[in-house]
Amino acid sequence: MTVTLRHSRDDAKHVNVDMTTTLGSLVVPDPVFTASGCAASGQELAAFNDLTAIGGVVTKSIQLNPRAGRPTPRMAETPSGMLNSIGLQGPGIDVFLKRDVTWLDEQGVTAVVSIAGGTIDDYAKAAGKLRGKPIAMIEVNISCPNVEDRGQVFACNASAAAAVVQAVRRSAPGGVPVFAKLSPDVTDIVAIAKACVDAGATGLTLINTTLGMVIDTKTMRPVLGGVTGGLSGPAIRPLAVRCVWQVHEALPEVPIFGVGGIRTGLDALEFILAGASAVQVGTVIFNDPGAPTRISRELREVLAARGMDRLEQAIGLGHRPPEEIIPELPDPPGDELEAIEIAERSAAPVTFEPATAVDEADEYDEAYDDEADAEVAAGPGGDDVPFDIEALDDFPSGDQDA
Ligand code: RRO
Repeated sequence: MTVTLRHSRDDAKHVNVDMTTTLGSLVVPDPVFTASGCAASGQELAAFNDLTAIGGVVTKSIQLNPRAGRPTPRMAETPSGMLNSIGLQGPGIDVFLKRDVTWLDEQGVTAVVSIAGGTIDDYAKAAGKLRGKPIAMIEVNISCPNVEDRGQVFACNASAAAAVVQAVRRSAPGGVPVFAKLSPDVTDIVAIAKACVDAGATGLTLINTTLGMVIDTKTMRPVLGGVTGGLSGPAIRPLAVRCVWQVHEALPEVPIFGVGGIRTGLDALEFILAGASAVQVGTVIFNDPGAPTRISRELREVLAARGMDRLEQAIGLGHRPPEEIIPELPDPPGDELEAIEIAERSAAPVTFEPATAVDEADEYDEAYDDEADAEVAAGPGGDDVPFDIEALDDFPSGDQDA
């Protein structure tokens, strides 16, 4: 495989990458969405982002009836992340539709409505209320970690997860994609994913927060009023990438929203390479409210730097087999050496190690990382590795069948 850096760092900023992505019947011009629970319905973020220029807004999970949520404190800092224990606080779906969905529609924002419920019937009724409303997608949150009864975490049981998805699909507006949001707190996420897809889910959102807790060593009591809470932020990113990877490997045709600790365009790229068709950004918004716009721009740049002109070329690309290259050999001085060279060339191929093979790539990495460092206090999310996109013609594209 030929390894070339097709664009300079400056070119990468200006190259036109088609960022269009397909999530069932929903086609959007950008793959970066806000994650549920981290941006309400987008009103506050509108001062920092053009919400019509990113993929869209996933609203805070809403239930049929108003709900007060869990006792305070509801948030706690953790290493590379945070814990929340909000407990599905919300005004109920009628107020939400009148106030929030109307606002999103007026602004022209792509609205993904996250619904939750305590019973299957609650979910079905909430989904039914969305008929005729200007929404682009329903995200079924079956994985909230902060319900009183752990038995109500439908995503921890394949048949319970399937029952909710089936009920929502039946009462939801026809033609609107239904994505199920899964919990990482299971032994086999692929089994849950398959059950949801068999029950009618168009796609999957991977992942919700994972259950954690913090104890205050001064008071010697749990920090959160609700005792346990959902852990989010960069601390869970490898867990989320692993879930996306496993589900894409098992269900390559099913569109996936990747979510969990994304702070930079490189982080987002990791999810896309694992098999996500789009990403959601959440916790980063609390210290950088303009993060959705920044991450969208950075993702475009890092795709351009890899010689890609369409986002879809990168979806699931991490699953291709390792590249093999024939090493460049000097011209042989005579017939005998030529024979040796031919023998060497047909010997076992050498696995390519990009970081050591292309000096130009190292320069690019350093320059890009410096810039990402300046923009994100905690620094960039990974290494930048250029390669020849044309060499991947034989690899199945990330195009999704709607
Ligand atoms: O409201 C919450 O406490 C909450 C929800 Br609905 C969720 O899905 N995930 C989370 O971490 N917190």
